[in-house]
Amino acid sequence: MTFDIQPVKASGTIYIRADGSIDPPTAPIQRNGDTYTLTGNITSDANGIVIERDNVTLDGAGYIVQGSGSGLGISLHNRRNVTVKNMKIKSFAMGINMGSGGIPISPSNNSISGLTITDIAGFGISLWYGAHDNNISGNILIRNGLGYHNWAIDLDLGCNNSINGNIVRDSYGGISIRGGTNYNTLSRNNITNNIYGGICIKGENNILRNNIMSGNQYNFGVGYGSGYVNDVDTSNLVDGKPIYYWINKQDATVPADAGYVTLINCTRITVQNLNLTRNYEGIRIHQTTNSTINKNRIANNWLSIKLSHSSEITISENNITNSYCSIYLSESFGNAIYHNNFINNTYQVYFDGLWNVWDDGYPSGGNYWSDYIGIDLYKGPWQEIETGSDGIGDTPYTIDYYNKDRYPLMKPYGGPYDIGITNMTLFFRTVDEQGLNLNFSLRLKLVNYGISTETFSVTVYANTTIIVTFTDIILLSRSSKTIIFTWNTSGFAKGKYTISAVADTVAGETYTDDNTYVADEQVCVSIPGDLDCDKDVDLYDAVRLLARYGAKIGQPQYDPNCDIDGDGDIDLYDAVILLTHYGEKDP
Ligand SMILES: [Ca+2]
Ligand SMILES: [Ca+2]
Ligand SMILES: [Ca+2]
Ligand SMILES: [Ca+2]
Repeated sequence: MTFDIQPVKASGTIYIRADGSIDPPTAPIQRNGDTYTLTGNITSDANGIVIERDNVTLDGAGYIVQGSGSGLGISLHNRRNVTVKNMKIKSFAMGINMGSGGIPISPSNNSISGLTITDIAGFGISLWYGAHDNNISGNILIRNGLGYHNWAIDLDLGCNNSINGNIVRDSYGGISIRGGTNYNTLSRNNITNNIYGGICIKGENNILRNNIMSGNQYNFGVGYGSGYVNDVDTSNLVDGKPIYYWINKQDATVPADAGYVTLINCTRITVQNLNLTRNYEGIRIHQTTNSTINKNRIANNWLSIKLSHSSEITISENNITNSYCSIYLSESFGNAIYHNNFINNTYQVYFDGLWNVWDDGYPSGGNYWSDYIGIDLYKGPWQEIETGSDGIGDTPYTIDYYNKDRYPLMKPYGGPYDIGITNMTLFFRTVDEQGLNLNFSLRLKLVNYGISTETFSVTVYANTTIIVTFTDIILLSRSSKTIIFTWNTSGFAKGKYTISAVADTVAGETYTDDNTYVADEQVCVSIPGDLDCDKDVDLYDAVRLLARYGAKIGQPQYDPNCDIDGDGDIDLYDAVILLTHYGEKDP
């Protein structure tokens, strides 16, 4: 007598053959007419279940079909009218494949529902080779496509499929509708936290309703080479905000709650003050004219602004950051693009060479490009005759021969009324409290970036104490001024001081970050000769002076802290001052 204890072993691929038989017959599947019901779990090193017969139902009864990372979970190659429901599919190269090469039969009228499909290296559910009239509903797909960078649900060239009420999360991508895949309906799908995409539609005439995309790197978009007309209404949400997919609209403003904007064949549309993030395109514009894209924050998209077959679009005062490409222009010309801030994008402009305007003339200026490497020593329309900084780079930002931003901005655009402190240099860091070194001085550089003459004050502080206020500074539009000031430290207690300068906010000014400038280094008020500012004059100070002995201002060896009397050289007079105070200590 033996006890036959069955080890857990792979049951291998199971076939439902064209004649309706189950192969192998020992497989844990019970047949009742055209309904096949699992009676146990299935494990396989290759494909899971291959269905070769139409018009059947496979009911998983909650059991699992588990692979080892290769093969198909369920093969529905070219099947028609097959229902698969109520099971788990785990660890295959693909979950369910509904099309195959070679045989030109489109899989159709199949239903996939109530499945939990997890840990699939490639596509979770693929509807290929013109799969049509299939229904994919109420499935949960988790960790699909991470191995091969595939989408959880992928449709290619089919139509009239219904993708409804599915959950896709923690996968590579959610749902992909490839080019030429038209007239499908996607509704109530919940696509979250996928490392690449949410929903991407490249086909046309697809209908999207009540889909929720959130936490995906790129929640929604149409990708490259896409069709254009789809019926996507505002019930579709990206990170909680509605999609505005406008077709044939005129004279309208996109509402402030928009999370994604497409304009197709529109005229006189305003897109303003929106926050558009984490989509394939921040704003997509096709066959549209006479519209304004203004003051939007467009960040972390693949393409921040995509224009195709469009003209007379004014794109201004937008902040465009952290995209793969800031602005993509295809068959689009005569658009005006200025006063935008293009910051930290992999590619700034991708286009086909048609002519567009990239600045608003002088002194209004062009755009801020974070990869611009020019300098600003000259001013004026020619940027080479009149000396003096104007906040505009002296050389154009070149996109191609015909497309140049002639007046690239040296700092992010801050509105029509904007002054700023561009620099503050401290010439002497360590000074004494006895008025011996009166040559501590600072140099402040001020620029008026705005369009009108500004009159304002600048106040300089040592910590919180006002050292000096310069009043009635007058700066013409696009001009600059340098102020040099010497601080008499007598009356100030010994110690370290942080030096800062604050320029008034002028009327209408909104960009005030650059109205305050804090010096990098502190100024030390101490005993004459305390070069390292540690409250004594000792050997360390003497060694420091000797190391720089003989250096004159302008030489690399010159250290202003060692030029105790501030006369421009480090010589015997400085050494004598140090020696006079040698050994002194502050309590
Ligand atoms: Ca300049
Ligand atoms: Ca400012
Ligand atoms: Ca010292
Ligand atoms: Ca000296």
